[in-house]
Amino acid sequence: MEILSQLADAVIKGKANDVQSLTNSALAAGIAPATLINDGLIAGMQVIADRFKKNEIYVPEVLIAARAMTAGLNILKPLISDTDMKPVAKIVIGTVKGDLHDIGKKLVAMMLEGAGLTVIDLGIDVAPEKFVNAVVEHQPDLVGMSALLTTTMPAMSQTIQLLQESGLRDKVKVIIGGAPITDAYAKQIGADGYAPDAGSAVDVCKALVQTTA
Ligand code: B1M
Repeated sequence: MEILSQLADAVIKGKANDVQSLTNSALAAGIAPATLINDGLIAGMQVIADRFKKNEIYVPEVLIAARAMTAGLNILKPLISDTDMKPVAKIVIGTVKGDLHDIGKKLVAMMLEGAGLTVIDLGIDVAPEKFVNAVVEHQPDLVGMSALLTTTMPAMSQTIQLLQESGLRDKVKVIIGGAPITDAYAKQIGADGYAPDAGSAVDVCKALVQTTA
């Protein structure tokens, strides 16, 4: 459908006003909100995620595209009921205890939301207990942790440990990331996945939930 590719294109170009007017026109033409989200907004964000992963675009372009996507989501979200659209998965995400860096984590959260995941962002300086409480409260499929300091990396391991001690480790997949994090570190502390950037985080999360489905 022409209007869906126009909508995706408006997200890719970061044109929030165009996203708004195209969304309203498409709704007036009778296109279902869930179709507009999946085949318009998310399709556009997927292109952004792929380009970001390949270093073809950078943080500002991603933020502008995410803002445009949000302009459409704000119109569509109140119109969809739970039965219209099953979220891809639910993730609780946060920057670990002692760490105040949140630019990369926010980017990951936006990209995941753009890919259709329900994201519960716990913010920064998130203690292991807070992650565990959030898992109990929200029952997510995934827990995502971000760390930018070598000194806060151990908090990731402590959080996994506490999930284990609370009997919750088997109920969630854990993905970690951040500048000092490596795949080897993820394996060492028993995380299920690692992503070097926000685009890859989408792929890793999707792959992790597929393996549990
Ligand atoms: Co800080 N800082 N900082 N800092 N800071 C770094 C991280 C540092 C490398 C700078 C340096 O010395 N070269 C260094 C860490 C050294 C180390 O530990 N090895 C450092 C330091 C030392 C500090 C302080 C200790 C400085 C001080 O006070 N003496 C202090 C610590 C405060 C604290 O956290 N307790 C501090 C403070 C700050 C600011 C507050 C000033 C600010 C943060 C503002 C904010 O976030 N709101 C800040 C910033 C901006 C940086 C740098 C310059 C940039 C970080 C950033 O936003 N990058 C950083 C230097 C650097 O990285 N070049 C630095 C852009 C962002 C898009 O990338 O966060 O890597 P990134 O996220 C990527 C990937 O890593 C990945 O995807 C993202 C998008 O592609 N990713 C995930 C991230 N999380 C993920 C989670 C996933 C998957 C992928 O799954 C869940």
